[in-house]
Amino acid sequence: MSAEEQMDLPFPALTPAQRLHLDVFGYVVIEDTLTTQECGVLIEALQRLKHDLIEAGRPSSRTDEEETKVRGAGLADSRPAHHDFMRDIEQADPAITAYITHPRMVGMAAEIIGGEVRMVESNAHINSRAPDWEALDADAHRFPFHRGTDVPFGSHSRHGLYHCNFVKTLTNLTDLGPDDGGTVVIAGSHKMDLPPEQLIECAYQDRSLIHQVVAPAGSTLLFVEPLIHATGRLICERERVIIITGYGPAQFPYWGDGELTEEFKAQIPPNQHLLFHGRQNWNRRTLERQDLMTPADSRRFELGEWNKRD
Ligand SMILES: O=C(O)CCC(=O)C(=O)O
Repeated sequence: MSAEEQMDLPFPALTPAQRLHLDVFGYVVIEDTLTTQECGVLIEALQRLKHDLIEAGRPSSRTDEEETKVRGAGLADSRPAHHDFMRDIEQADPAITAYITHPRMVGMAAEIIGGEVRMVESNAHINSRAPDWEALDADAHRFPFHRGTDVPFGSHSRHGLYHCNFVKTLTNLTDLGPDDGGTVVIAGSHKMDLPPEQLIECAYQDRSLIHQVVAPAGSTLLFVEPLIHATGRLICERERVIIITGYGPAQFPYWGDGELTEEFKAQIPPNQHLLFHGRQNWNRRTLERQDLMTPADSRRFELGEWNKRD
């Protein structure tokens, strides 16, 4: 690949302490990846998309009738609910595409994957508390815990550091206090090659194993998908808005249900070709951190215009 086809990405993208946190717990929360103004732009885009999906009759993201979707996006659940999970949002709004292509997000994912990356899925959630939340016992609450890949397949170690082939950047666009339903994770479960049911049962017995994201708007939860995780319990009056990109090695497929339009494809600059199309090749072209203590490339990157990036 020639130099002009590569995105300008920070490397390493994480500070040594952030890298260690991710290794130990399977996740790290990075504050201030987006400014308040950038969060506002993304909230507006996602609320507009949600509105348009409702107007369009709540199309499923999995429908074969592509024309019923809204700018390529659909909903995970077509039934009206207090939790809207929007899928395949990559071409639904330029601001959303700017999030997916944000050099800090791509760089953080690339560092954990250990080489060239592509986008494998893109999602957003807008949720509010359940209508019957008051009647439900907090201690009896069961989170919808899951993991996106298993430990031995998803993980490798190099230079003493943990790497994973399925990584997400999940950014909260609204503030998350303890009652705002921030993502919950079973800390350290990314290294436990045991049946998830057992890990989940143990976490309910010792709740200190369940960590919840509490962070100001514009913070990114960077996590690896062998980590068991779930939507948290939202019990306040505020709405939660989050945006997520899933990244994998460049030779993985895209596994959403979206189909890029010719118009969108024509706008993808050469240095983002890999991010959207991947590369069918055996060589994953590694770029792995050699030393935990290497300082981060701390340049600030803007949400900016997605197809005008260096
Ligand atoms: O809603 C959340 O906070 C969790 C999202 C999630 O489970 C996922 O992206 O796999």
